Amino acid sequence: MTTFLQKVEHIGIAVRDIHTANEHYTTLLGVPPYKSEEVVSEHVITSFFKVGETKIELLQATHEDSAIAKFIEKRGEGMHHIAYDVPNIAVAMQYFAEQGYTLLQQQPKLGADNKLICFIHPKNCHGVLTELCQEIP
Ligand code: CMX
Repeated sequence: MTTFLQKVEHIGIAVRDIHTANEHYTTLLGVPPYKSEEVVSEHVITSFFKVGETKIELLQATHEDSAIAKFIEKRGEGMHHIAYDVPNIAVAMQYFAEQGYTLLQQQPKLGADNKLICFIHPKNCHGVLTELCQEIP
């Protein structure tokens, strides 16, 4: 077996109002967000929390065309994606494409929190949108 995924890097949660969600998650996790960032290309505002080794990303849409706006309209707030750390995203993308997975980007793109990212279609992962991400050195 070939293993490209090193660990769950974060879990993404789609929210309607990031300010309210920040308050709830700060109480829930016992820590405030360590970072808030707008990703203009994805039409989202994000907040990142870290508790132990676990990272949680909250995502609020900034535009009705955002994947997050469409997700909430169709399915309501909730878990949006699981992101896995990969050491080399280009190599991982090539491998998963060869294995028949549908990549939602043909090239790695710049994501939040200093990462290169690529998504795998949820239909290939039993209903879970899956993100590959590589830390930018
Ligand atoms: N998790 C699980 N299933 C999802 C999903 C998600 N996050 N988003 C959509 N789906 C489902 C849809 O409900 C739909 O299911 P049905 O066929 O049963 O109705 C199916 O996937 C396909 O949906 P679609 O209508 O073909 O496509 P959408 O227009 O809804 O787009 C997706 C879905 C995943 C291709 C699109 O959202 C995408 O390209 N996502 C990647 C980018 C992204 O999510 N960016 C936001 C986060 C950015 C960040 O983390 O910085």
